[in-house]
Amino acid sequence: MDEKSRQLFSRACELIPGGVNSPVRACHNVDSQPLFIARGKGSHLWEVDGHEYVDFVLSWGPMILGHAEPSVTAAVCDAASGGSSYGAPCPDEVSLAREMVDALPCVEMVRMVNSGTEATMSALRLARAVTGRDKVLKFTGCYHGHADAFLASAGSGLATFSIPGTPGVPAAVMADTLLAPYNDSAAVKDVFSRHGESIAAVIVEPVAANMGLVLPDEGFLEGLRAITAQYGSLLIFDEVITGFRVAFGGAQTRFGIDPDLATFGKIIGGGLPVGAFGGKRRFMERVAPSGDVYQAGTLSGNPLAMAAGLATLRLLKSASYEALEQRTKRFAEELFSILKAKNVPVQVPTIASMFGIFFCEEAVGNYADVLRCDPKLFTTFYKQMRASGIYLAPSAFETGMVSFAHTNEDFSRTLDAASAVRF
Ligand code: HOZ
Repeated sequence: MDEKSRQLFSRACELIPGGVNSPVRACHNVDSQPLFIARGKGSHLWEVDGHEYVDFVLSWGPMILGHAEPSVTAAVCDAASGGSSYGAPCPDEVSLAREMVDALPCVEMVRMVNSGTEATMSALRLARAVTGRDKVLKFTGCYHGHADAFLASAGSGLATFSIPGTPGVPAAVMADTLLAPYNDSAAVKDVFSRHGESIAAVIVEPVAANMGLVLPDEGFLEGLRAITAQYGSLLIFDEVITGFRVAFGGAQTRFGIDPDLATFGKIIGGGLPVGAFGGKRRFMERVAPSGDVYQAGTLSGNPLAMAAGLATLRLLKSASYEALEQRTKRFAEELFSILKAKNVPVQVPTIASMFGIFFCEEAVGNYADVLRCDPKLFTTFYKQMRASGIYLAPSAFETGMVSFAHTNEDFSRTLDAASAVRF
């Protein structure tokens, strides 16, 4: 790590809690300090001192086209030349809503917000309003942003820092959050048999990507659809990561499940701060001002963010997701073989353009499995890869991302770096 990043981090620590504006990037549990990034282009990032990295974080998902994609950059510059915020509707928000409604089977109407957290928080409020119920069922190790109701046994930063729940969340709020293990349909049935009449919604990451990468077992998502319909609860797909990532039409298209509501972020903002929640018209019409469920935001539908999102989706529409998936799969398989040959317990699950790296013997299906993996092996791997110019998520509870900009040379360089790792 270079001296400039070190100096910036020490200044940041005086001014910003933990020196960062979001916890995981502090690189705390991989015994490292954050790199301060000066610029990105395609699949590469440059640290403030000029060191170059192959980027598999991609801003935690948004940059599926790579950094500074020319037409996205042009759309943002063009929008900025006309002013950066009006607090009034702009044409691109209608166009982006159109793209989303056309692409996403469950989305008949959509409301733009500014982050994934806002999206999930608002979707839950809406679900509570339309059902007249208070409880929500979430899955251990799944992460839905940092709204109070979702901070029980959550993945991502809470898992990284071993925070089972956080002070500041009222006990009364937590009492309405029910938990079940991911992929455990029997546990879901059990929760519904006890609380079914008071469950407003089940919220799920259709592919869990905040406890490493955990794929849904055959029938798990279908089971959620069936039991929520049976009890009159709403099914919310949190597609903040999977939306426009596991397929252009998101996980709901890939798995053929029709949730009632879904939440988005990351890719729909093309790297600018955007979230959205959408779903069936009969529910979305309850959102103010057409309905009585309040939700608002000064910067919602921001013209720069809408322009970036729109330019991104327009490119993705004709992109070959299938080809990217095949390239990612080959890369993940080769990575697995290289690590396996070093006699470490390892799993490298993959779907679409995402991959996980778990240092454990058995396949991982839920959060308890993830916790059985070896954090020391992950740290050893992370540090040596970073020293070789490969930028991975600094936590075993996050997911590797591949973009359309990644080249065969990027993959070879990464596999060479992995071959050189010593455990
Ligand atoms: N919670 C995000 C990852 N799943 C962001 C982490 C960060 O930026 O520190």
